[in-house]
Amino acid sequence: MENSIAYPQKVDVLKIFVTGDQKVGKAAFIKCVVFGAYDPYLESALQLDFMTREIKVEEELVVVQLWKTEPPSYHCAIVIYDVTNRSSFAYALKKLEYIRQQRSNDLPVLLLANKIDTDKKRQVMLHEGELAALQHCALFNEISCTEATNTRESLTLFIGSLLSLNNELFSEE
Ligand SMILES: Nc1nc2c(ncn2[C@@H]2O[C@H](COP(=O)(O)OP(=O)(O)OP(=O)(O)O)[C@@H](O)[C@H]2O)c(=O)[nH]1
Ligand SMILES: [Mg+2]
Repeated sequence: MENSIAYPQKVDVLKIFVTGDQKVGKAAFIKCVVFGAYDPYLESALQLDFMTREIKVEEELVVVQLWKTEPPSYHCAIVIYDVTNRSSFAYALKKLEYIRQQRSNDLPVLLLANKIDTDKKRQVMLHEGELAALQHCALFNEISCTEATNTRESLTLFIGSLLSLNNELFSEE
């Protein structure tokens, strides 16, 4: 695929495409894992296509680049939906299908259900997300960016699973 880097291969920077419907919290997630907490003021101040951060995973320092616009090439993808918005879940399912058509099952994908802090307004249940992830060979977690619940942990687990898939993926420089 011209839109992707063959996987697995050694990389200096792990490029992650963060995608999903409008307003699901893509920017919130990126800021949360890059800065540790979500600050709505940062969103308007910073309109960058990607943010970079070093993350320690299983004693290895991994340089991660999180892209909110589709980069020319990427190593893995994070698909986010909003549990309070069912149409964002339908969008995520379409996106998962698209990714699997484009890349078969070789592209590591993490499906994230965001905004679990607003549980009263929930429209998409936990088991629906779990099933969708299972059907599309993706990892899954539920998160809240405003409360920083499971955000960094999900990313660390995801990268950890890539490391265990192939230790040669990341260069040691
Ligand atoms: N309650 C709640 N609100 C959230 C959470 N994450 C993001 N939001 C809110 O959802 C709205 C959209 O968040 P963004 O991070 O801008 O979402 P986005 O996917 O980047 O949006 P677009 O780029 O405009 O499509 C904002 O008002 C956020 O404050 C969360 O975990 N819980
Ligand atoms: Mg955004």
